[in-house]
Amino acid sequence: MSKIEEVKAKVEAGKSKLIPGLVQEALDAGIVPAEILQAMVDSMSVVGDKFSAGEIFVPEMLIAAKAMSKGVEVLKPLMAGDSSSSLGTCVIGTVAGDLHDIGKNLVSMMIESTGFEMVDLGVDVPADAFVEAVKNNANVKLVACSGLLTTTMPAMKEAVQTIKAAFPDLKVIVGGAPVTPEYAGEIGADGYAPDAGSASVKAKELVT
Ligand code: B1M
Repeated sequence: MSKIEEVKAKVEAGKSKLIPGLVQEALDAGIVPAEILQAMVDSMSVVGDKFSAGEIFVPEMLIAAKAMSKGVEVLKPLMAGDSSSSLGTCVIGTVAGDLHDIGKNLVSMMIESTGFEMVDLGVDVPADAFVEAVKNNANVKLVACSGLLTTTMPAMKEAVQTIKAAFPDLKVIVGGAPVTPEYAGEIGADGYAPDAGSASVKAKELVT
């Protein structure tokens, strides 16, 4: 089994303790961080498919997520870009009722790498908490809302509309698997991105 296949298999199996070492071994073998990250993202898709098929349950999804997060910790310093230029502060969070944070963390990492200071509110963030964070932090130029559940799409709408009502000129970007560009436009967001890489490009575009 190649190193990359090993990383994939162990993320799927939720082997958190083994992942940092395996990711390091993959790096030492010359595999680039983006490829290792993609392998782990692919593992999470497999995990999601197995969950949909009733082959695994919430605890297995949770331990796989934990394993992936351990791998991301190793990659993070290597993926951070040149953030010497400052584009302002970006407040980020996963919307109310939603506990998924891996995608949000990747988006945060990539937006940070383009030159934003990040204020991460975590998961299950009520609309008002985004507004409070904008008030309580200096130089906020962007709010980023993530959501992974179709059931929390109304919470995303509420977040965007509450932020926009309080700060009409502040830019808001949204994303997450159930979000479409059409939905983003419909709820009044200024930007949408399908993945972490394009979120960082869009984030910069929105404030410059
Ligand atoms: Co959940 N879960 N989950 N889950 N989970 C999904 C999302 C699901 C698709 C699985 C499935 O059924 N196949 C499904 C949602 C179905 C739907 O609504 N359409 C689902 C469900 C149903 C649930 C529960 C309801 C299960 C239950 O309890 N019966 C429950 C809900 C809990 C809650 O939130 N209230 C639940 C719970 C969990 C865990 C807690 C166990 C765990 C999350 C742990 C954690 O995040 N710390 C979990 C996991 C791990 C998953 C899957 C397997 C993996 C998610 C993930 O991390 N993917 C997921 C299946 C799947 O995604 N195929 C699933 C990897 C990550 C890198 O991708 O998050 O999509 P993603 O992020 C991408 C893009 O979406 C985008 O960029 C990211 C990186 O490229 N993106 C943005 C994300 N945010 C963005 C913001 C942007 C721009 C782009 O701008 C601001």
